[in-house]
Amino acid sequence: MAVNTDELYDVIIVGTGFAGVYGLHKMRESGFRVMAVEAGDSVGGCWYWNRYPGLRCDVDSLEYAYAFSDELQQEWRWSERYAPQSEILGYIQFAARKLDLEKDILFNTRIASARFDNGSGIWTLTSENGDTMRAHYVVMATGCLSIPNKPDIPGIGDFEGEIVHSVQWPEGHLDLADKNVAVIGTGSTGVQMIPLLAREAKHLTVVQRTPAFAVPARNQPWNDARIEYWRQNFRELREAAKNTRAGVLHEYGLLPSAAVRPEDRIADLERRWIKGGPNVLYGFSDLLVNEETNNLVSDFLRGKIADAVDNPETAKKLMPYEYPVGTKRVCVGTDYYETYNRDNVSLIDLRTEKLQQIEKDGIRTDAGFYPVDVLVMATGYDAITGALLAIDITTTAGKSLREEWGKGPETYMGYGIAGIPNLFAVTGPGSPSVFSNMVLSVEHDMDWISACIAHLKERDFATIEADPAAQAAWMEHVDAVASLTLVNKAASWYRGANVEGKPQKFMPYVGGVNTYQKRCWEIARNGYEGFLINGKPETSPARKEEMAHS
Ligand code: NA7
Repeated sequence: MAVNTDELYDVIIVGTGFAGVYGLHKMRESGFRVMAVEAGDSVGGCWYWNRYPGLRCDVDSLEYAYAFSDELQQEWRWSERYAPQSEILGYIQFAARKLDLEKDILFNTRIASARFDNGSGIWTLTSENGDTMRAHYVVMATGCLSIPNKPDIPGIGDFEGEIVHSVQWPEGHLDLADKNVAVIGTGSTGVQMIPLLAREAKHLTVVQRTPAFAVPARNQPWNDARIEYWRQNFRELREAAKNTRAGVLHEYGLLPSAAVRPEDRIADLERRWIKGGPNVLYGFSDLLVNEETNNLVSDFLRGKIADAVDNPETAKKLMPYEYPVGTKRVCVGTDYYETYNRDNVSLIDLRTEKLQQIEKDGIRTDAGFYPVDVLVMATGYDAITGALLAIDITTTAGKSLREEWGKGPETYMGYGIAGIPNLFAVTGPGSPSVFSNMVLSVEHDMDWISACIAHLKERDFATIEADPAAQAAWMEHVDAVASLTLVNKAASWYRGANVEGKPQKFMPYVGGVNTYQKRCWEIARNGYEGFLINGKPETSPARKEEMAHS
């Protein structure tokens, strides 16, 4: 079978990153007529679009991998603890080839709008080129981090050098030798690329609005014994990960800091710091709910900045004070702070130095002028909702989803949106989303969504949509859980605070991957409680067309 846009599909999946690739396989295995549509010319999602220097995942590669297939598990070998982008992209492409998925993917096609016809119960998706495709169900595997955030910085239009957004890094080598380069942004992207750009550029100027907490990756090649252990035990290990709050097998400390002797607290933080990666965040059970614990860990990390940076003034500028650690994404990097010891690196700290404007050949602040030939925007994404809202989706009442979510997104369990039948979001707002190991979560979500569609098809139901009351109650719960923690104390992209004009609302569910997934299956066992399910009128055009196919 190949994609045939004249056909009425059971399911169309939008996007072929980790989620879409697995979803296509899963739904095909479930016996559905399914196709996927992809804007790029390859599978890979964010790992296809992003290719800036230094890009790696900040979850161990052995965990940031599919667990549904023995074959994939046995045949793929991850080289390092934190896999580079090219390897992750290669892995997703390998999975798609192995599962023979590409024939059911329409590449180079970006969906612009989605309309549900109440009468026929059929979705029509229309691409930017005007191509259409139809299905009973739509699964939005559009990703949480794919729409670039391009802030309108004063004077940026006057800049005559090259502007590169991290998401649109040119293919091939970008020659930076003999160039004055500036990077705006010090989130994960900035932290990963700054050390590499500094080694290449004549001079690197970093523009920092809010400092990040960065921890050392201590990346290293995997040894054979470790690989073999995962190959032998991956199912049990994945089950164990599902029972954690982050969906990752961190070494979770079970005690709040107050229950640990003061001398043991620091010793444990030191041990975790040496282990590398985000381990240092998981020592105490109350990091995100108790300010004292948070201050303890924040102070520890600020001390590490002071140790790494030679110039105390620069070190001070790099220290975050304005938010509790963990409430903005903690960055995992290599030699990030040490890079500021180089003679060819300058830091513009926008807390102490005011940006006046970007000029044709540089950046002017109230403290001086910094010449720039290449301006790198590491300014992040319109996260979690950006890709979904980039598609013009309308509710059955004729309202656009953009309008509906004008005060922030509302979903039931992250999957369902009231007033929008037969459309499922994957790792949507109101689910653990980016507070989880995304590969584990997308596998889970696709399993749940295909079980739900199978349930509807077996019972001949026509539509499913979130009950507005259940949706409101779930979102209230999502907010309530967030309010028990410190997460609202940061102007983070988790809250939409990085994008001008975006409603500010904490979007991920922070009650834990384990709690969330248990609740999802309980809902399924209870006949999809909280969803409104309608029968299929025998005479509806969709029913007639379907019967003609069967
Ligand atoms: P992030 O984490 O959103 O970081 C973007 C950075 O850009 C951050 O330091 C922002 O400062 C800064 N920024 C954004 N807009 C501006 C303007 N207008 N002026 C100056 N600085 C600005 O995106 P990343 O790409 O680094 O990482 C996103 C996720 O991808 C990451 O967490 C991983 O999960 C993978 P701010 O902190 O908002 O003050």
